[in-house]
Amino acid sequence: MTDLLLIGGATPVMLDRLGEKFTIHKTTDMDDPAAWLADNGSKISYVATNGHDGVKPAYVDAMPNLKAISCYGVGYDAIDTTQAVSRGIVVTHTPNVLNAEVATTTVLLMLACYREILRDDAYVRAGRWEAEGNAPLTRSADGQTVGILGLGRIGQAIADKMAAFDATIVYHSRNQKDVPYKYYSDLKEMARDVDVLVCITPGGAATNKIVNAEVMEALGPQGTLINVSRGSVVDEAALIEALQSGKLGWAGLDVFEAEPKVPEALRKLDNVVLLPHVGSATNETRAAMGALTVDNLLQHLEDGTVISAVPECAGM
Ligand code: NAP
Ligand code: 8YV
Repeated sequence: MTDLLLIGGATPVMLDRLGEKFTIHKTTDMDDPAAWLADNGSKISYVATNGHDGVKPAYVDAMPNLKAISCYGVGYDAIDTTQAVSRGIVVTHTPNVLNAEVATTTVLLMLACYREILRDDAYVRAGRWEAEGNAPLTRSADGQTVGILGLGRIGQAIADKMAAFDATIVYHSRNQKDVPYKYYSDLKEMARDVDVLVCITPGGAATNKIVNAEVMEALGPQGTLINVSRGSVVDEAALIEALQSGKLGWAGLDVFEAEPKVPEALRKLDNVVLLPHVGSATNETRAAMGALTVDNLLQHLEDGTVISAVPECAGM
């Protein structure tokens, strides 16, 4: 049997399939994973991890015979691909199988902000409907201009689902795409022109805090920010200030700077909807992600190739 390090959790189905071919060493069973790796790292050929935990560069250093890292998630900003490529280690992820689910989460957050779902649910539960009469009116989510920051696989799925709400789609990314939507080379300019700004870029250094105070002010008091990308993409301190002061109207957030910690100031605001990073978290989609995570490892074990390498490792 080949030795595999499992960082973080895995579903029972993933564990069963992996267990048929690998001896699994779980970091969650170790008191001190770094110390365990110092003694045992040389026997590890494969790593299975997830988008949150990634792999610490020091762990990779401690595994001189590592061949592949399979990430249960499409975002791989927690894995140092420069280090992996320099060592000839292939990194895989789970693109496409979660596009529709994350798009649904995005629409859910937008609708929750516009139609004040949390406020109205609380209104009924507290008996205020009976005591005080009808709840205050909300805003229509139909016919809005939605700016997508990062029109990739998931961004396109979001654009498709927004069609049901007669949205006008515009977008910003580094490169203009062959799509029928208006392109903005400048993010602030796009923020000024839209009702809703949806963040769905990768995390990492290139996108760190690109949604800053200026962008949020450009989005404005009637604007809604939806972040389903990574917490690092939005300047969280500036976001709190903008929401508190009314410079920004609403925010729907699935991701945060220091998950699972969510600042108290954010939790106190009633113009935000907060989710615990559940963009892809349904049984169906997580099963598909888990299957691809395991398939990549089994295929590499079988013939040295993988199904879905990250772009940096394509052709390895
Ligand atoms: P993708 O297909 O690679 O799309 C990413 C898009 O972002 C591309 O269009 C890219 O276009 C753009 N982009 C990259 N760097 C940029 C920059 N510096 N400035 C502006 N635009 C930039 O990726 P995907 O599969 O759609 O996934 C996107 C991300 O969503 C993941 O990396 C992950 O962080 C996040 N995600 C979150 C959840 C969740 O649970 N909340 C679930 C899944 C994924 P250009 O290269 O032209 O710039
Ligand atoms: C997962 C995600 O929550 O795919 C991603 O990039 O953020 C989510 O689908 C995460 O990766 C856990 O594995």
